[in-house]
Amino acid sequence: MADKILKSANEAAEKIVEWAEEHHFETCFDRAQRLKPCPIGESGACCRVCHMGPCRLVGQDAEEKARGICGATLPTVAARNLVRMIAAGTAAHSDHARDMAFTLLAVAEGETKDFEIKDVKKLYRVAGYLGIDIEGKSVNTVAREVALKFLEDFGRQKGRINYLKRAPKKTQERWEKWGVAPRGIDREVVEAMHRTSIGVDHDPDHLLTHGLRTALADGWGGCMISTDISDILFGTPKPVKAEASFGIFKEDEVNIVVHGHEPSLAEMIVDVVSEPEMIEYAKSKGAKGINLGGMCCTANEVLMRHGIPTAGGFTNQELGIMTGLVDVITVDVQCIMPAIAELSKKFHTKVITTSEKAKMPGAIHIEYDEHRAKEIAREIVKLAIDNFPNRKTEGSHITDKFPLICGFSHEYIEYMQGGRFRGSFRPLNDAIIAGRIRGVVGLAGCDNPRVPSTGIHKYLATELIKNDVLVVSTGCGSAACGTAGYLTPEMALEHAGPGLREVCEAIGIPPILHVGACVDNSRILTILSAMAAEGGLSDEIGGMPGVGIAPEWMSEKAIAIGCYFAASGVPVIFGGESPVGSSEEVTRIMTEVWYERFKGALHFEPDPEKILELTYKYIDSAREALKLRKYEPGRFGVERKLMSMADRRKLESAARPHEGVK
Ligand code: NFS
Repeated sequence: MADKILKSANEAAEKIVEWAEEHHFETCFDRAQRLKPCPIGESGACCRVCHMGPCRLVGQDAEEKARGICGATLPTVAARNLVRMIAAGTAAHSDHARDMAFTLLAVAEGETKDFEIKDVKKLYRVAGYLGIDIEGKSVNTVAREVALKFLEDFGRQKGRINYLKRAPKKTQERWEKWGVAPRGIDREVVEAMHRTSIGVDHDPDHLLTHGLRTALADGWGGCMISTDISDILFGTPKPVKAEASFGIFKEDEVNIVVHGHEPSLAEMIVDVVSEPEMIEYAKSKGAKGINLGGMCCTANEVLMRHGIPTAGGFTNQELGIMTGLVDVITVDVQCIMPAIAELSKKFHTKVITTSEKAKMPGAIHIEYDEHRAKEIAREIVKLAIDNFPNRKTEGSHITDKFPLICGFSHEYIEYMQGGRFRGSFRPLNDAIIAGRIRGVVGLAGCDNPRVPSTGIHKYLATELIKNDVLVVSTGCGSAACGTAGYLTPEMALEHAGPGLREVCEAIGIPPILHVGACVDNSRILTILSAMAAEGGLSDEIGGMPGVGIAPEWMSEKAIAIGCYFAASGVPVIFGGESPVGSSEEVTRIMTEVWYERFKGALHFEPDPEKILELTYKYIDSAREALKLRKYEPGRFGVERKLMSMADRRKLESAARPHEGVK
């Protein structure tokens, strides 16, 4: 995997990159090679919050001696830079959540007929979390109250955001003790920008503490709200089969790609492409049908709920166009490379921007409005069909694709461990306690053209499952695994360690569980909370044998996510160079101080092998602290037999040395 000649570790992607080179098309991989990062900015030592600078805090003993014109020290500057990244990431997820809340409100008030509440059970569950009484109320009344309650979270000035109370009590107590419990989402983002502007907050620890408060507003606010409203409106995911990679495009059908992050319009397009009139219209233009595919996190949303195939993650967007088979690509917000508009002109592809917040020179703008969602979706699909006859023959026409299984929501994971009435997290906790599963890793975040893209994800995923670590993946981490063919139950048979394999076979799950888009990292927070409530492991999120890894991260959103996991009690390891690597003090706060306060941490480690070492260290020391059986590779699975749930319970309750120990 360390083959530096490769630009992408994904074979199909690499083939298109080679084709692009032969045909002189530029990609993000070329630009990544040409544009070397500035080492001062890369490590957080450049301050540009005012126009006396930019001040570059470098030189010998910069940590102690370097000063900006105002006198700001290196730790102040590095901490400010990180807090601004957290604020931007939180703003992105949370603005998405706000739009979801407005859509829910519009549906509840009957302002749009195009959406309906698909998962009433989830609506009631969410109403319960929010303390809304559902007795004697219509579904729409409950939905309206839920939407309004969520909207309060954005503008609240005092108090706490609603969902903090979904965390284990002990985790909440830590937040209160250390002053990181968020009040309102918008308030924390605004305050982060205020505190980091020239001449305000200069204490690195104080700054970073507010950074964590902002990040928690993202995780337990923006992200969790997005996930829950999407489930209410479009259905809570359950396992579904699908396919991944460039081979999902069809030469004889109209190909439409939904790319970006917000699921509402994509959901409408899913409906519209199967309308008989649309299919007839496509046939009238010479196509055999209409084929829908996804890219980045919109892909994950429609993949999880409908099995719509994915062409992959962030670094695949230009390559998708270069197949020559994409008739329309719609984009809304986040992680959209502006390069695709220019590139599309060299093919027949039409790029359509759909968000009122985001336009792109060279793209067609068809603005989404939830009140006319279906009408807009039809306009887009029609435009794609009209563009089909313009398809040229050139293009790389890659045909590889892999099967996958996704759709592992919190609710489904609970259900699969005991059924509709006895769903629980007991079997998972027991498997960890017994040492069949060594620990759990959330493998998340972007794919990145600065490394052979998707390569570190693939390497870590295979190593982790080989060592009996259950992997839950989100975002482009999931896309990296999916386009490599890793999201199948067979992966357990071929690569998982014997203990993990036994568990996967007994429950019938893959060893890498795709739990959703990046906002669905919130599902990992609630899964961890449920594991804490189930008992036998830690009674808070901190101290669980679990680690978060974002090996190829690039987005500010990833930093916000990493920080909300750290503040919730999860040690997190990011790949690549540290954006605050210039300051020892800031690095110490993020690793040692945060660990002391929250049992979480944020590390940056470019070496994939060291990422693994650190992961096992955290997992094994958490096991030791919980007095669980020491993990022994190969201990289980010698005699392989499929066990019933009852068999397994018996076996594992006999092997519970921790009993009574918290
Ligand atoms: Ni997450 Fe989704 Fe991908 Fe990174 Fe971008 S698509 S929100 S930020 S690049 S994982």
